[in-house]
This record gives sequence, structure tokens and C-alpha cells, in this order.
Amino acid sequence: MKQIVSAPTHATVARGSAAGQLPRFRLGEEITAEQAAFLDEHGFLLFDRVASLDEVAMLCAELDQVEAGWLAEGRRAVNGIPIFYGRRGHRPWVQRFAFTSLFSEAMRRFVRDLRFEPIRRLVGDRARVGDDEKDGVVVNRYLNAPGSVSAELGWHTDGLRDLFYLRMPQAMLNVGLHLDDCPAENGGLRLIPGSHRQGFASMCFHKPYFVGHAPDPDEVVIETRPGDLTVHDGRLWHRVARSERRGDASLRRSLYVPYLTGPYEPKSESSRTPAYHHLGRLQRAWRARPRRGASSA
Ligand SMILES: O=C(O)CCC(=O)C(=O)O
Ligand SMILES: [Fe+2]
Repeated sequence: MKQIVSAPTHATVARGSAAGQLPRFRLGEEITAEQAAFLDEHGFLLFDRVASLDEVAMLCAELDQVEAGWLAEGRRAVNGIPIFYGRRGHRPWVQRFAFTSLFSEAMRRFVRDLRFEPIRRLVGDRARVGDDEKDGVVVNRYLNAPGSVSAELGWHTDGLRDLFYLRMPQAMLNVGLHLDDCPAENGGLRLIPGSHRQGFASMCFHKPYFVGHAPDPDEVVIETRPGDLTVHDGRLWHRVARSERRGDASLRRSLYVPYLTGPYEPKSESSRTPAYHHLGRLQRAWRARPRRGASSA
């Protein structure tokens, strides 16, 4: 097995079957020199249980409330960003929430909690939570069951839009809070450590975007517990693996907080839908199509 060894004080990141071997850092009042060096070298950090189980339960309940409101009003999009609807059993079910904190005061408060300040400052001294910018606070709900439109997500980097404009994506940190117990068998985040330091060509062509789902010999498995926080560099190659479980046991929820540093660019209900979302809509309709003989686990 190949090993990447960072500075001597760092834990070793074992490539390949690394489940359970990654360092689980503690989030304190400051990002430590060790954490900063690890992020710099490998492109990600995993923080152990930053939110309590009560807070995780609160966030999950808020999501259900937001969903109930959207279903009642028949909402298809927020500020031009489509809501991804799948089916769970026979009910419509939201699998990607956008701008979530605009619909939940409790969530809006939570993502501003003081404990996250070191993470915000890591992005930039003047970084802000973009409640009404980009896609806002995004929540994904992955499920491996018939009717699900999000069971997995193919290999990608998050800098695709920049690549379209033929410029090297800017450093961008994605900050995710994980709401479910997710050992390797439940799928979840896989990433290639160090791939954030690749050049432009490799970022464009190393893998075809969103198509491939095969494990990479260099990938690591990010196993999470409810309340864990991950930070990953948007230039890293990563994917979300399909759970080996079926039905409700495969549920995986991840909440991403947008920390932004550029000029303030608020969106509104008249904002346009980015082109790639039109493609995505077709793809989801195909995945969610009713199939004869499929059980609704
Ligand atoms: O759910 C996750 O943890 C990652 C999702 C992701 O990579 C994305 O939406 O770009
Ligand atoms: Fe991503």
C-alpha cells in the first residue's frame, strides 16, 4: 500500500484501503499549525464531532420542516437553483436543498456559531456565510433505493465553472457537516489526497467529469460520524460512493456551508438557472422514472 507521509508530527494518510486510519482532528479556537500543514499537503481535514447529536437532530428536523413547506407550495427551485426531488417510497422527497438557511432561522443561527470561527477565518479573515449567494447552504440527502435521484456522485472537482472559462480555479474550501453515521460500507466521500496541487490540464482531463464511479487506487475513504466536519479543497478530485446498504439504512445527509470572500453577489427569485442544471434535471427525471417490478424500499 502506498503511503503519503506528511511532516513528522502528522498522522500518516494511508492511500487505498484507508478506512478508519485517517487522523480525526479536534476543532479548537484556532486551526493548529499541524492542521494547516495537513490541509496544505493533502487538501482536506476531518474534524471529530463538531456538532452534538442534539444539534444534528435539530438540523434534520429543520430540513423536514423546510421540505414540508416546499412541498406544500409546490416549489421547484430557489433563486434559480433547482431543488432535486426524488421519491422515497411513494412520496416526493427532497434530495438536494439549496439556500436552506433562508428557510430556517435555526439553521442560519447555527452556521454562525462561534465554534466555526476558526473555519471561517481559514477561508479568509473577512469571509462570510453566503446565505443568499451561489447555491447558499446546500444539504444533500443520499439514498440507495428505487426512486432516489442521488445515490452516488461521480468523480469531479468543484472548480468546473472556472475551467469552463479556461482559468485555473481559485483555492476554495468546501466545509461539510455530516449528519449520519457513515462507515465505508455506507458509501460517502472518497477523495484523492494531494490532487488539489495538480495543474490545469490534470484538473480538466485526469478523469471525465461526473461519469466515473470506480474506486481509484489512490483514493481515501472519509468515514464520518454524525456531527463530524470536513474541509476539502475544491480542486481535489472527489466523489460520493454508493452505499452497499439498501433503503433507509443507506441514508446519508451532508450540509455544506458556503464561506465566500469575493464581492457580495446576492441571488433572488429572478436569478437565472445555470445551464448545467438543465442537464441535471433531465438526468434526474431519468433516474426517478417509475420502473416495473421495483420495490419502493
Ligand atoms: O456529499 C458530499 O459530501 C459531497 C458532495 C459533493 O462533492 C458535491 O456536491 O460537489
Ligand atoms: Fe464536490
